[in-house]
Amino acid sequence: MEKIKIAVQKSGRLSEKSLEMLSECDITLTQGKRKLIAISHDFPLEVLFLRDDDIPQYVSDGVADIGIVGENEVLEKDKKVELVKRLGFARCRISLAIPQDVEYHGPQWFEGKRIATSYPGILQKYLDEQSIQAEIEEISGSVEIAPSIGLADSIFDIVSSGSTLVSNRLKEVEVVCNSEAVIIASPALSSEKTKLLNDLLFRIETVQRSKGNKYILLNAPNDKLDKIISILPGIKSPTVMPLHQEGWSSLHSVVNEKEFWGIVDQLKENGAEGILAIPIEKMIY
Ligand code: PRT
Ligand code: ZN
Repeated sequence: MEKIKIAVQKSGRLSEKSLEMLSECDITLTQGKRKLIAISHDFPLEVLFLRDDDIPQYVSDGVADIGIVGENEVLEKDKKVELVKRLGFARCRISLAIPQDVEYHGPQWFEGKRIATSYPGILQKYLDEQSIQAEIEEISGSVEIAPSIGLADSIFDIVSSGSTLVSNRLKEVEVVCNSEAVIIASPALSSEKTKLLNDLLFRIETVQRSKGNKYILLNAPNDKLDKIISILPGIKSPTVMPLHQEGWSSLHSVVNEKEFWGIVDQLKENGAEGILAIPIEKMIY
């Protein structure tokens, strides 16, 4: 049987979450002897551990069928790959930043300036769109120190909390794009591998959906049931079961995390008691 090959970052900010996601999909891995490859015995899948920079290339070449990588690397490398799923972790933005004490009135500030970055492709595209001529200094790491050592006037780099900028006395002045971990796929997948990719995406979506919801149980007096049922959403409608104590029922339902506290307040106001909320592992409609 054919296996789908997935490229995952070997070590870095994406590694742990990528493997955690596979594990939540009930895909367990056996580490290969060389530790560059791992296989799964419960899903036809093989994991290739690579540097994140190389993942778009490997996927476009078909060495890996799919990959988990930051959207920033996909944009930068500009290879022939399809973005098939946003994963919602490793969120960050790629921004232009300048020294804190410099006055700034808009992107034209960068005209004729030197900008240090590890993302020359994304930056050049932005500069072209803004009709700005600037000099790009491509460096592979510690971009944030470039202005203080006189290598550049400004930087274009990944920002998450912003603390790296602050500790280097820089300020973020333009957010050029946002990024998160994504799944990319080779454009020429066989039909068998496309089927495996769809099975994997189905599992991921099932897990993502369940993470946003809670299973809720509560007791309610029967004379308040209609009102309480109207508050509870549920997949179809809530389950209602009689309690041993006469005149009371137990209700079970599913509530979205975003609405959770609002619904709990309304339930309490309407006489619900003994409210329990339980995490859901899998949710399939
Ligand atoms: O070795 P390999 O090449 O595989 O890894 P890497 O060192 O190139 O990448 P890694 O592991 O640092 O990051 C992998 C991906 O995580 C990136 O491509 C982004 O998609 C995403 N990501 C999310 C981040 C950050 N947040 C992040 N904060 N990548 C880097 N940073 C760095 C940033 O470069 C800067 O130095 O963190 C600093 C800024 O963080 P704050 O919180 O101080 O603003
Ligand atoms: Zn990298």
